[in-house]
Amino acid sequence: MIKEINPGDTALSANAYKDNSTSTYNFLKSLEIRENNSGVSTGLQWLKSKGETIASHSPVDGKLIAVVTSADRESYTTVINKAGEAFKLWKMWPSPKRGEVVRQVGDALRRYKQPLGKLVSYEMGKSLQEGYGEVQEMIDICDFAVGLSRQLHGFTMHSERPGHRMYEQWHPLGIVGIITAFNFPVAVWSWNTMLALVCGDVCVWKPSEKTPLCGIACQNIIAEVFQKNNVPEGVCSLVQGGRELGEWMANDTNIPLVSATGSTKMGKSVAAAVGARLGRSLLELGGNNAIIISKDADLDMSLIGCVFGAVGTAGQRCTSTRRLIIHESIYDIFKDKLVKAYHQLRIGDPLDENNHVGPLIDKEAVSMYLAAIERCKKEGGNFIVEPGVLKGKGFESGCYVRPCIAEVTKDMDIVQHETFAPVLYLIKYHDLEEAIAIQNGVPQGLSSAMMTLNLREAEQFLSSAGSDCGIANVNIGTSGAEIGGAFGGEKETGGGRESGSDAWRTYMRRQTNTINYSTNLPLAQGIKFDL
Ligand code: UN1
Repeated sequence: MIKEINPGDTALSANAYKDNSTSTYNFLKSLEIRENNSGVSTGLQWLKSKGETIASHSPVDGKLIAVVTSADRESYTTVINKAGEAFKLWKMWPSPKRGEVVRQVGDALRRYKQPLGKLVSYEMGKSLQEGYGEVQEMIDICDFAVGLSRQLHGFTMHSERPGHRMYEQWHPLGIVGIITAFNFPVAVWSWNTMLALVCGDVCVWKPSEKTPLCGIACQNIIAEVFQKNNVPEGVCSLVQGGRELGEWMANDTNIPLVSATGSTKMGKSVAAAVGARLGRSLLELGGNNAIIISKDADLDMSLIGCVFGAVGTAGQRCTSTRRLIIHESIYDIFKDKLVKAYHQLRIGDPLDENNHVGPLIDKEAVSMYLAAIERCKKEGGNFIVEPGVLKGKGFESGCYVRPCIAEVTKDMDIVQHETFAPVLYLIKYHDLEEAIAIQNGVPQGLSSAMMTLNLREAEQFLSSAGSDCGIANVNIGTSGAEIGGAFGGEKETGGGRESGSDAWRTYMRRQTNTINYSTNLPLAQGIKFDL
């Protein structure tokens, strides 16, 4: 499938770059291993670095697909300096003009949807449909950001003083540090970057060490557009690396906003470091998402949402469905439907569109899947769809696992934890208050859903006595949010909001302005101060 990629599709290549060794296109064309990919770019050039190398292995077939050099302190400093310089110029571009560049990025992504989607699927392991879907999210956020570039509105207020006008405006913030996870190796970067760009910020992106080629591909795509539009060097930079690089970014006072997606553990350390310097962080961390299945649910329709939510991206979305809270009166019927559906799932090469479920990201993820299953069994969980690691032809990478289902009780400890794998827990409930309490009774607060045709129940679930999550859906699963809404969650999910609605405000600084056009200088609060 890789060979089908049209050699004319050079946006994934380094053709816009001085150093052709970074060619993702060559990688895609021939699967040739390139040992000398630079992982550090300012948008116009790839920088030399003495940083450690990152090996990218595809979980699909276990092959080594590239070796990328991570940022060392020197190249990181160059990137940050260039970004600072670029900000001085970029913030002066009118926002609709910045939006025009983002519009062209959206067009480029439309052109490269197929190869980029395939690369996502091959490097990360999600199904091809989901790989394309991820690129579609990027296109959607570009469209959203283009409109936004003419709508960065502030309020005006009535002053208490005569002859005075008061209003607020939003200014660009500066360098936005973007730390993303392997599971959405391109979309989450674009949610942040496209908004930040129209807001007049410049971006420095650290993709996951597990998906470095996706980072290189995106950097190449935007570089082509940027060059055509004379966008200053440093407006979008790429720095690859691991934990240490993340720490440099979190501690860097040149970066007023750090947007980080990943585990709650990672988010806590980013928040502590950024908070200690009174910077701003936008966190999108773990979820432990549940769907409540009411006795009044359309069970056949609910099934699709539940199964896709649990096994989509092999259970590696932060929005993946981890728990089903099912009414006791329909518990057995729905359980049977689920078991039947799980037995129809085809697991295998995600680039083969006949398969529903691809591999986990790596063997470490497989170990975590196995550990959660062991713990679940020890605590008394009853597996009604058996787990397992697949072996034999087509599964040589060792990363393919069986999506499984366990019956558990609400007080089991394992149910409190997010395992980034397709393990689904079933819990029985008696009344809606109890179901909502179970749904809310975990440390995380990202996504939630209720399946019901009963208006009273639906509204109760959505009321302030209902779900405590950032996302609450009715008759839709927990995953697959559209970009137009603000995306993020409460509690250990970190409280940040990305992508749609007014999430853009996080990427700007607010300024309140009062202008006196009278002939006096009256003080507020009626204070008298005569000279
Ligand atoms: C994530 O898993 O970090 O709602 C993001 C969804 C996708 C995004 C998930 N639109 O499932």
